[in-house]
Amino acid sequence: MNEMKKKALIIIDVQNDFMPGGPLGVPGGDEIVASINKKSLDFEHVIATQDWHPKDHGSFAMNNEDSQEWELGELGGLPQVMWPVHCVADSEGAELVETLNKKALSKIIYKGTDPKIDSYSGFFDNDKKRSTGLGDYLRELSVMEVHIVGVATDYCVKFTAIDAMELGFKVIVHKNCIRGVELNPGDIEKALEEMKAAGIEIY
Ligand code: VGL
Ligand code: ZN
Repeated sequence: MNEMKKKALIIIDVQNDFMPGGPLGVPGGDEIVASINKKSLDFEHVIATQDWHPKDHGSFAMNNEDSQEWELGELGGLPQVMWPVHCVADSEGAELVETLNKKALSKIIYKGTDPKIDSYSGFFDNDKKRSTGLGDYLRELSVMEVHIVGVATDYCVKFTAIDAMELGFKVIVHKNCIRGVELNPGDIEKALEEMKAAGIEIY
């Protein structure tokens, strides 16, 4: 018998602070929302992640002495970009964007809640010690294949996709439904290449 492969859509961090004009605005981030809404209609399981930081989060430049925004620093022994304050839990900036179709969502995963470690991936903290529960959630639903959209290509989209591969899912990233920060020229292209090299399908 031909068994249907169960699939899920994972929408990464489509939040106000990541939209153009926001403190961590991703160029073109607002352009992908309509395509994401359209795509979500093809999925039974649609999961959104939200970057959800306490005010004292260690990834914020203002919480680190002698740190400048957008520069590389360190957090918990790992290299860490020092970000502007963004996606503070329960703030308006942390809300999913108004135009995203929330009725399609079956689950929300919050990440980055521990002040001592960042969490780019929707599955694990950056040190891989703590899981968000997303992997177990998908397994319980017998999902085998995950489709990933959202922001940012060179951070949370990339790390989520690579972790999903490592967890054994088939992973597809939809190029017309992602946008990147491009802190350094070439970062987006490099992220796409890294994902391809990890076996992730991009189209
Ligand atoms: C993200 C930087 C800091 C992302 C989150 O969603 O890609 N980037 N926090
Ligand atoms: Zn963040």
